[in-house]
Amino acid sequence: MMRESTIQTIADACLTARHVVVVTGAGLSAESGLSTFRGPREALWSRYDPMRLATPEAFEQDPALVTRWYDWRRQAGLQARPNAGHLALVCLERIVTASGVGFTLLTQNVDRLHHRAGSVNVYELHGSIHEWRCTVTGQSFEPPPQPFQEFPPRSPFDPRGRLRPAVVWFGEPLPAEVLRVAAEAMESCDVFFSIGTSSVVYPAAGFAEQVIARGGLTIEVNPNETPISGRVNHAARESSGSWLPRLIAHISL
Ligand code: BV8
Repeated sequence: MMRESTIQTIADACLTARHVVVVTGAGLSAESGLSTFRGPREALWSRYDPMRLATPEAFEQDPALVTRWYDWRRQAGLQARPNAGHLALVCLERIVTASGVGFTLLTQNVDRLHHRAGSVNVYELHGSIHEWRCTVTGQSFEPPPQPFQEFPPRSPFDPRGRLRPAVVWFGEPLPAEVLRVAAEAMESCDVFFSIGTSSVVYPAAGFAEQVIARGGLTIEVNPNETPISGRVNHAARESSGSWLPRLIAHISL
């Protein structure tokens, strides 16, 4: 359990920073009941590896299976609620921006729970599961909440088209605008949080090193070890839903 005095030091640094950047991963949404990418898998999908399903090749090969998996996750996301970790990040954004500090939240998650919690300056590095795109025209929209009736779903934009989730699969480029915002934020970032991510997927996994190279303050919140645990200034071996509210309790304007 991280000492209170250490959390106080981190809280003070957030209020005197130039720019606080937070990167989040599936672990943050785990406490909302959403499965992580590399953790234990629900029986329904336990025989499939997300790393293999989240690829254009898998969609090419079996569009019905891939879109069924994504719609199952979309439904789970719609049922889920933001948890204490999401809400603490909303508080952190409000407190630091009120102190004139820059704040950017870069999420690898596609569940939109940060938006639903109330985060404002949030960017989806890997897109959103709640937006689907026509394979012919490239047009995208937010489908109605009911489960799709056919897989792959028919496109409303072109009779020849099908729908795919507007997420970034392995081997696909991240959205240029999101990459630009992330690069800009990382340039002035002097306090960096890596929360609920296994830090193995790039380019997100490389952000911490950029701050470490500049002598910025880096904090990881993850009950388990990751490749950056030994590199960051502080590794909180705790869940995000418990550690982030502790941070907020230490930040006073
Ligand atoms: C690209 C789709 C270039 C959406 C996903 C170097 C530079 C650039 C690219 C690469 C590179 N090296 C390799 C690459 C290629 C590749 C890559 O990184 N491969 C890895 C495996 C080595 N990267 C790419 O392909 C990227 N594209 O760079 O394109 C390009 C340029 C031009 C033209 C063409 C191409 C695209 C990467 C995005 C891939 N898409 N998903 C979806 O289905 O969700 S990634 C997938 O993994 C998810 O998005 C997920 O978010 C992401 C990372 O996983 P995590 O979020 O970390 O989740 P995970 O389950 O792994 O870990 C959860 C953690 O939480 C655990 O550590 C656990 O301990 C912790 N935890 C659990 N409970 C809690 C908790 N923590 C806190 N509290 C708790 N309660």
